[in-house]
Amino acid sequence: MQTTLVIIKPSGIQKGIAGRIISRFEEKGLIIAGMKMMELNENILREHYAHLVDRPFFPSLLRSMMATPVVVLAVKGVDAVAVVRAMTGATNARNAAPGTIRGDFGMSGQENIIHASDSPENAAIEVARFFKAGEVFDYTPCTLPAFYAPDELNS
Ligand code: IDP
Ligand code: MG
Repeated sequence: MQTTLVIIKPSGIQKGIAGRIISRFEEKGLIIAGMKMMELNENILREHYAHLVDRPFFPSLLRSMMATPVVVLAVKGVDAVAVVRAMTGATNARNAAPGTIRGDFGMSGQENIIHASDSPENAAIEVARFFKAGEVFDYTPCTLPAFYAPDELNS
């Protein structure tokens, strides 16, 4: 199984839809392996968005991500990185397909509700960036056989 990082951004917190977003992952059959609320600072955001620091919108993105606390989730499942990215939708929420989290809850390129890791390599780095040792839990929900065939769980 893979574990991927989701951040419910201030745009999701402000709208009061954190619970609905978490429910989507639970209903899909993904395992919530870690979950906490935290305030982000410029240091962690410069690391997390290193690929964007030179873009003109970066100061605005920084302010946006520090506007309220966020909820960070470690979300686990078979192929969880790709599954969660598909559930997230396109970066610009106006272009995100209906049925995706951004497509259903947003209208903005910047204020796009959640972050989701974009590759297994980045997921490992990002989970370690936002969670300390002992904050991500390894447990087996009793519902797992309802979500997967046995051979899928052994993969
Ligand atoms: P992603 O979140 O879909 O992976 P990235 O390109 O990694 O997209 O960008 C990270 C975040 O930076 C986006 O989710 C969005 O909040 C913000 N962002 C990206 N491009 C723009 C832009 O052109 N204008 C404003 N904000 C942007
Ligand atoms: Mg990205």
